[in-house]
Amino acid sequence: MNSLNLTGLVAATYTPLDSKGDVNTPVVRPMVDHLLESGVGGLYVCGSTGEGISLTSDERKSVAHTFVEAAGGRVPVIVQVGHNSLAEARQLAEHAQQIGADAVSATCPSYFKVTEVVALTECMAEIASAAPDLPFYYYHIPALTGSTMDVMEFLRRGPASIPNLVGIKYTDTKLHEFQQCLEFNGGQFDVVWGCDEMLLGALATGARAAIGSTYNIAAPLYGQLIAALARGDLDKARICQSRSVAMIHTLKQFPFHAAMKSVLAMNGLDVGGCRLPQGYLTEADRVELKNRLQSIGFFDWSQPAHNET
Ligand code: MN9
Repeated sequence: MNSLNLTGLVAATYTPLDSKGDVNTPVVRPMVDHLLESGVGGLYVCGSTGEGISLTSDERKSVAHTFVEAAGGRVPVIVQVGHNSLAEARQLAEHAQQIGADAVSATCPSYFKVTEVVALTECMAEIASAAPDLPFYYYHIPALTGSTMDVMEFLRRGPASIPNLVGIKYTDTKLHEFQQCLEFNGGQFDVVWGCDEMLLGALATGARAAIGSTYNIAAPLYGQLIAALARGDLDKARICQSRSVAMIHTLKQFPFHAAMKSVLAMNGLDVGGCRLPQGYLTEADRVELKNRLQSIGFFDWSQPAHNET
């Protein structure tokens, strides 16, 4: 099974909600167009950013379908199907294959913690076998699932029972482990970086692609970072990363994903707020967020035309 060979920036997409908190599918197409114009080369749907875990399965299917249609084959769409019920996860994976998604990805169950690589492999095999024609990416995010397993051991064992295992969305901060995964068996797996505030370090370590939430609002900044590194301008690359760190630090002073959705609204895309248990921003918070982002120059350096260092 071929991987997607992802390169560059993949947006972990937001799920647009309306004022009642229902999924607002008509906003997906303009969101996708905006992302592609800003330099994003792939879409990761219903992950942590897209609140997959807070949606019903019917909603997840509808969101996945809408993104696949909106992308229209222009960029690959990866559908995240992880669920505490493996039966539900299987249905979502099967659905992703039916609607023409490009790949399936899944977190492991997290209420009952997965503590053994054998159990992780079995869980992923169950899910991946429901979409046997699609490449499968394990979504490793120990901070949220609570499963801090030996990922290398998973890569060693996985292929025997998961023939379509092609890679990992690696959302942890262990660059050394990430490097090992990338280099495993001569680079067999498509290992994709998931921690936006450390993109520069990951690229230095060998990352070819990154999936993240902040590529929704600042893809041009990260595009400059990648270009600067490619031409050997490490100073400029560091400036870009440092801006990203400041931006994320600012956003994290508010409920993080709701704050990022507010930034999308500031840029003309009304994607609503987040579902409980995530928090929301009051009108005063939104004003404060905008002021703080303005004070670090975000509205200048996150734009495509911006080119000074
Ligand atoms: O997986 C995202 N992780 C979560 C990707 O949302 C938990 C990242 O893109 C982070 O949001 C980002 C900011 O911390 O690195």
